[in-house]
Amino acid sequence: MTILITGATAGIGEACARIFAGQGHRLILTGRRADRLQKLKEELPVEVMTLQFDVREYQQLRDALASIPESWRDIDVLVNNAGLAVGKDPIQEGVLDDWERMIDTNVKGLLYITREVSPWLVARKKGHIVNIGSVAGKEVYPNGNVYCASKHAVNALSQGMRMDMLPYGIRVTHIAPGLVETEFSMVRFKGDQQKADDTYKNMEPLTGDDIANIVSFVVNLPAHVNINDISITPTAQANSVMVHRG
Ligand code: NDP
Ligand code: 8X3
Repeated sequence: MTILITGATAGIGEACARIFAGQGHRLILTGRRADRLQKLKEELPVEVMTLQFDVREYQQLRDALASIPESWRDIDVLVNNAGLAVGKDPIQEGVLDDWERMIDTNVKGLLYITREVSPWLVARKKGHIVNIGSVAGKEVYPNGNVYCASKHAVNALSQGMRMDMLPYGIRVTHIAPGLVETEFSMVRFKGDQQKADDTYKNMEPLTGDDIANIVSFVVNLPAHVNINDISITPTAQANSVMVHRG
């Protein structure tokens, strides 16, 4: 298969790249950090194409995708993974730039890439779009306001995509993880290691590999089987607000 993964330079996206490479699939990996993309390409034992762009920049994204040669456009799976949280403030103290980064990346970036790639799936009448949402897209938590809204949008868009793709036999899966220890919290807390560590303190979080295994599971099911939606939390997390720290 040919699999395009956005946000493959770290965390869940990188773990997906590694698991799919282990299965022998051909990969198109994207992200902003070119050095990391290059390193992954050198490490992985399969054909890899790397595309460096910011998902918030439509023209940049379009040019990057337009550079994909015809022979690589038979994309079977699009993993819409690139995303982030920035800040965790009450709405009345929210930082506009944080809000814009989340909405532009998690909602508009996901839309931009889907708009460019989905016509290729439609033309072939096959394919699978896997959207990485969050438990934050199902339940809101205090100070999560805009991040939660952006992930609720991913949840809604997944449902909409599934309807629109229905006549073409294209699967759409929404994956909603809880706490996963990646670079996510360092990004959210703008490099504050203590706050990032506190997020996972005295509990065992999920790993990028845990989520990549689920992505691999849904993608490798027979073509007539679609997992619509899947929520995964660490055993120590009941929902968006309840975490048991033992
Ligand atoms: P990481 O910070 O480890 O990885 C995020 C990835 O997204 C990086 O590869 C980064 O690449 C890419 N990315 C971020 N912004 C942009 C951008 N503007 N343009 C292109 N690529 C971008 O976090 P995770 O692996 O944890 O996050 C992956 C997804 O999982 C996100 O959508 C997140 O919301 C979701 N998620 C995470 C959870 C968690 O607890 N960690 C739980 C639930 C969902 P680069 O910086 O090189 O551009
Ligand atoms: C990431 C999980 O709980 O930090 O989507 O929102 S959480």
